[in-house]
Amino acid sequence: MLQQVLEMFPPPVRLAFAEVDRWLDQYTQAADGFPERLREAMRYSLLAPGKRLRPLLVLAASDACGGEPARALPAACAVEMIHTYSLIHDDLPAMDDDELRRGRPTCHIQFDEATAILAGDALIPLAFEVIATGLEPAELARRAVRELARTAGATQLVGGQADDLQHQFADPNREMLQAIHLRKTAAMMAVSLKLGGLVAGAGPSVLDRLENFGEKLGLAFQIADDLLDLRGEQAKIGKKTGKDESRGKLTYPGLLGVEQSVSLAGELVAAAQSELAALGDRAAGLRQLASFFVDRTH
Ligand code: GRG
Repeated sequence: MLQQVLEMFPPPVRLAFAEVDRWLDQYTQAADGFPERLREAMRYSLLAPGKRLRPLLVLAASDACGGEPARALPAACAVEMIHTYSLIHDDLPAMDDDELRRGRPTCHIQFDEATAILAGDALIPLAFEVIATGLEPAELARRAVRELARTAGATQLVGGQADDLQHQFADPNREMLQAIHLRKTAAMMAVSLKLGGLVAGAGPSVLDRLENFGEKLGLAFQIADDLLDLRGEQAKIGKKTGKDESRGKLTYPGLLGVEQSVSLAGELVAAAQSELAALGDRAAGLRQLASFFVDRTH
């Protein structure tokens, strides 16, 4: 994560965030006998230099709710595992067919398709194991497993991806686009924030606020991602650009044009930020983060 972004957060968040990669590394050691090639492929993608935005959302939300961010590290690692699995599978020839991710060859290019499928598969149960064993008390772990399972499943992440693939060439409209991205992109951000809040013991109304913030942030982030695909520099963002247009994919700039997409992203950020007004200064970092990601160019 860029230093500039981390500086938006107080020291307990930064310290916990600095642990994320070490914990991901430990969770994927061969201690209980992963086959070597599978372990290598899982670690290749999981430990690749992603932004770790979702773990940061978990830790920052926990802090914003008065919790101790380090307690939320298992949840932060679990969301990164689910996110990474989704990227590995999305990059496969049967889906987005990408060769570059996080500045490196995609998992199936570096290894082979079967290994990439299995590496993604293996990250899913590992994420749930990490939550089930790492969060306490048991009731918190149970709730967190349920939230993440619902988000990663057929109604949200997987369902959003299925609809996106199906509608690639169909007659597009803004509602359809929003429904897809709420599930494909925004839901994982919303659940990251919610898990952070849950670990900190936040009540239902704060959890709802965090979820709403995450959904709006996620939609704005997707618009920024679409704009980057259209006009970003491949070397800076670590994945191929210009793909959406060449594949006739349903995107915000494709549907609304660049200017309207930029202004919609700005509106979403402002709406997201106002969701967290009640949390006051403790949520200042999250509010700033929303603006940053939408203004990002890399
Ligand atoms: C295969 C079930 C399944 C889902 C795939 C994640 C996904 C859904 C598709 C990837 C393509 C894409 C553009 C998704 C939108 C979400 C998004 C912008 C993902 C990239 O997230 P970043 O920018 O990536 O946080 P890093 O690599 O920094 O973690």
